[in-house]
Amino acid sequence: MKYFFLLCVHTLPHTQVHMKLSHTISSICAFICISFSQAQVIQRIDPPHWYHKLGSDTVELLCYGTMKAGVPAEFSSSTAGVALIDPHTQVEDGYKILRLVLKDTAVHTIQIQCRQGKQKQTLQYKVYPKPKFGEKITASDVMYLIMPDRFANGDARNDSIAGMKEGAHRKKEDGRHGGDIPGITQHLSYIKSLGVTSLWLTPVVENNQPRQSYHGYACTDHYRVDPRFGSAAQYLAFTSACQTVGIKIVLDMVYNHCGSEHSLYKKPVQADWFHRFDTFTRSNYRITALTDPYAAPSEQVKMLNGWFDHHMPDINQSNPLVQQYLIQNTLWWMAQTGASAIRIDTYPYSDAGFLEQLGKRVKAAFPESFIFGETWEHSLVSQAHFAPGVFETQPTSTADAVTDFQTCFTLQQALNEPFGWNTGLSRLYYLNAGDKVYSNPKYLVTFGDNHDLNRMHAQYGRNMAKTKMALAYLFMNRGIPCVFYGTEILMDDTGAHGAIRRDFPGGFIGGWEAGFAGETKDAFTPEGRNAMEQHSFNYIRDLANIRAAYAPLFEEGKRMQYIPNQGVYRGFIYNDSMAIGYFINQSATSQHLDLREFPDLRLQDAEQMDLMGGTPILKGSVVHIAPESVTIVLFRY
Ligand SMILES: [Ca+2]
Ligand SMILES: [Ca+2]
Repeated sequence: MKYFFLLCVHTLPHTQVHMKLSHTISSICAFICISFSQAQVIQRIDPPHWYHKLGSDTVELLCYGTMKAGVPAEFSSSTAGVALIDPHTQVEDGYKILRLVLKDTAVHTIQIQCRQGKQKQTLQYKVYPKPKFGEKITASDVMYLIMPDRFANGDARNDSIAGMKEGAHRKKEDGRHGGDIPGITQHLSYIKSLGVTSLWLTPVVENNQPRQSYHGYACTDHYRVDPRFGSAAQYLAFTSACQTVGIKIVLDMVYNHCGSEHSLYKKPVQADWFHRFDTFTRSNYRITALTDPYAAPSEQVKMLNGWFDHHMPDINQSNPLVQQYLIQNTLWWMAQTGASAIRIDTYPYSDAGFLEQLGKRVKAAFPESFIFGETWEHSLVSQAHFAPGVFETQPTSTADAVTDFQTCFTLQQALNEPFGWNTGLSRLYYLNAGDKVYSNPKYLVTFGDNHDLNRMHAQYGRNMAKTKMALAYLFMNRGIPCVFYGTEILMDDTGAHGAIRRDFPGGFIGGWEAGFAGETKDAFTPEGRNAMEQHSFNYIRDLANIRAAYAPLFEEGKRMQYIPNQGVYRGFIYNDSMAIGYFINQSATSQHLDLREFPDLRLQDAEQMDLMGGTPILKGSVVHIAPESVTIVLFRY
């Protein structure tokens, strides 16, 4: 039952500079250019507009309106260079599926005529040139995860909005607190100053649920930015600003479920768009049931089709129309935002065939995009099952990588117990040895905490030395480290989701309700951080700067680890001209490493530099590591 509370909440985005302004403007226009009235045959179309060359010349339009079985209707287009096809797909009253074939990529405004009984309507549908793809995610990236409701309130006017079921109430742990997209935009320079290169926001799509709507994982409109986070224009201004400062966008996409207030759940297009049961049936949340050779088939079905929660109906992704709807929605958001990556929520809970199609379509449209799946699992094999590697024959392995919960869990255990043959930091040695199951472990997304786990500093007993050792390992070891907002200032909450996702201090000054007037701390500024917080901020920034300064090494370098000894983990990343050694000493005494212990690398005659201290250690033969600390050395040979 722990999962029930921990899992129910979970993100996003990236891009590029050129033509961004014009693209943003055209996208904003696209959001508003079609207006419908209740009397019209077609009252809404998903997607609201489209792009040329997204891996296919065809887009399927889900039309909402007055269509009824038994009432003949005709749909056509008079625009040259396109074909509008009625595939006569069986759908419920009020819906119509039309297929638009874009033969001429110079066509941008398409006339659609429809006639139903005495009703006639002509509308315009916009198709834009394919936008440029953002910058590619690499193995040297540093990711930052933000839950927008809890980071910064940039516009108090959107905290509560008429028509949205839940308003802001900062005293409620699971309520909305008013944070929004403008708040993040206003603090991009802070994020940039930490050395972050890619930004993942938890989902910003509309979540018009009566409760717990702040987290974004119960979507009620796949094509709308939640107005309490800001307008579509503000969202696109944000993604544009990210491009301008060189921060890549990671979109958080949720395919497994949506919110129970979603119109497509309340009034499905076809009866089988959702998994339904006679009595409420929850997923067993056991990913292992999918990978276990001894699994009971009924438990596999329950894992996949059971609901995530009462207010999160499970989507039947084996339906081809559902697949098309979700895939097009993904391409639409990627095109709009110039995202570099998508993070797929609850990845293993989804239909394997759907995930395969999704991966193929995303890569066809954006070949350089990066896809990683959330795999909250407790065994290496089950986690690796969903990543490229030895289990690649599994149809679900269309992602480039997965979230590396094994690193998170192993690191926590390793630093909270004494060193031994198979305990303490020896666990890191075994963890890395397990990378044999992956074909590209450098793309695993690693972390010490996230929006579902106790805060990292708390996991390490609020022991600064341990937290720093964990951070250094995450930043120097293989994988793309992801920092959860607030980790840099040692936010240390535990327990309920709402607590872990505490408001970033300084993000809500001046915009909060009565009862919070005493809050003045602004950790976005150096003056607002205490000495320990500043120390932690600087430490993460310095680690991030190493990844940036030696990016080719982190992207293409080889790795080697030596068997841990005397409480010290000894890892290297190297190429033909240099190596970076990261030595983590969890023992209570100073350790001195004789470089002759590493005969496989050309270290003894190399020039050395202490990368965290900045001091040259010219051609020494011994590396010193203080008790419970990390030394990171650059060797140039
Ligand atoms: Ca707000
Ligand atoms: Ca499912």
